[in-house]
Parts: sequence; structure tokens; C-alpha cells
Amino acid sequence: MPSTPPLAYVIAGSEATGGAGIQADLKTFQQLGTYGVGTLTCIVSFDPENDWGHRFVPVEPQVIADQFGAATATHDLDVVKIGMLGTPATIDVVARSLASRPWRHVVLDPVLICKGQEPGAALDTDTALRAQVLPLATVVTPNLFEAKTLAGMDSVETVDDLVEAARRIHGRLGTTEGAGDGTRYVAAKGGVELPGPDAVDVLYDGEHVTVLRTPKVGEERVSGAGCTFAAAITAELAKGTDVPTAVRTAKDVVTQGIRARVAAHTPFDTVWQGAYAPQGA
Ligand code: PXL
Repeated sequence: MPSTPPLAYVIAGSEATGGAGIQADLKTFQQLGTYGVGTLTCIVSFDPENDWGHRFVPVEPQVIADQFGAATATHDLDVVKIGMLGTPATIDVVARSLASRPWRHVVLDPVLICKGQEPGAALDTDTALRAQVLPLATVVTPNLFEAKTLAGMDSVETVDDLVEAARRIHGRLGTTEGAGDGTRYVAAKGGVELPGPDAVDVLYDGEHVTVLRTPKVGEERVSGAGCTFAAAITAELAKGTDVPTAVRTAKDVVTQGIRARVAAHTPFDTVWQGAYAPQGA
């Protein structure tokens, strides 16, 4: 008998070492008991000869559209994560594809700058992301830098600043159309970037602020944490969980994945999604 696992879809870039990008997304989907489907937007290859800088190659817009067509014709997909897009042309085709059908949830990880891209090109990309994709998101998961940029703030240095950034970003999200009950959420990640003993994230739904804290695991950033967080939210939503519960589970997945992080020859370690087990299980 064929089975019908929950389906989780991701539109994101490849990060060739396996630590971040669609590789991290699909591992997270699998670990959380969902069937992963992926559309590739770009290929990032870190350069071991050049301080692990990012070499970035976009996928042709038509090829992105073709992948989207294949994925959506094959499966009834209604929850999608958007990861790295990288160019205005990619943002355009992804935004048009997303708008062509209804979604229960669009989880946007607003990956803004990739080391090695021209600053001018990155600015165009930020503007296009804000204008074309942000309004389609039901959940957006900026890190500190992305929160500051999307909110148009000069600095984000405290939990209060992060809450203010989340409020401002919420104002840029779309209104009721599409999403389950119409509520939109900003899950802004302080991670290790905010001072203090805890990794603090802020969830804002347009009305209520929830502050989530777990003790920091070291002070170093771990590659793939942001990708894993948004992918875990996506998988939990695909299984039918509500957003606040999905965000709590995602924080737990990332915390456990960082505790069990994978050592590598890069200057940073990477998240091990395979370590996650639901608490109490
Ligand atoms: O972690 C952000 C990220 C997302 N997607 C791709 C990446 C990276 C960072 O390197 O390469 C493809």
C-alpha cells in the first residue's frame, strides 16, 4: 500500500559542504518525519583556497520554474520554506510561482547577503525580496542582521530592539489572504549575537510578543542553524502543528543539533539534525 506522509517543500540553494542550504533543509524534513521535496535556486561552493568565501552560481529562472512545475504537479504541496534566492531574477520567478497557487504556509528565511556577492547586487536583491516575497510569507525568520536590515533600523543590540524590529517587519507582511487563519508571524533570532547567557528568539504575531530563551551552547555561530530552524518550522507546520508550537519545536531541534554539532575543516562547525529526538520521547 502506498503511504501518505506529510509533505514539506523547500525552494532554496545548495551549499556544497552539506552544512547549510537545501541539504540542511531536507535532512531536517526527514528527521521530523516529513517527505521532503526541493527546488534549487542556486549553487554555493565555499572556496577552501580563499578563506571559505562563497562562490555563487544562480540557476536559470526557467529551470527554477520547471522544477516548481514538476514538484507541484507531482504532489499536493501547501507548506513551503523559502531559503536563499540570491538574485532579483530568481526572486521574480519564485514570487510569481508562489503567487500562482494557494499555500497554507510560506516560511521565509530571508537570507540576504552571501559573502562574495557584489554589494550593489546584494542591495537589489534585498529590495526585491522585501517587495516581492516578504508580503507572501506567513512566517519570516530573520537573524539579527536580517532583522535590522528588513526593519530599516540602525542597530539591533538588545532583546527590546529585536522586538521592535519584529514589529516593524510584521508591518511589511501581507494581510489575511491565503494563510490558515490569516495570522502572520515574525520569528526573529538573536542566537549567539545578543549579549547574555541565553540564545533569545522573539515571536511576534501582530499582537503578542513571546520571548523564547535557551542557554547558549558556546559563543560561536554554527553553520546551518538558521536553515534548520526555518526548515523545522516548515516540517512541523506540514504535520499540522500551529506556528507557536512549531517555533518552539524548531528551537529545540536547533539546540540539540548544535549540542551534537559536526566538526569540520571549515572554521565553523555545522548542525547535526540527526541528533534530534522529541523531548520526553
Ligand atoms: O545559512 C545561509 C545559507 C543558505 N543557503 C545557502 C547558503 C547559506 C550560507 O552559506 O550557502 C545556499
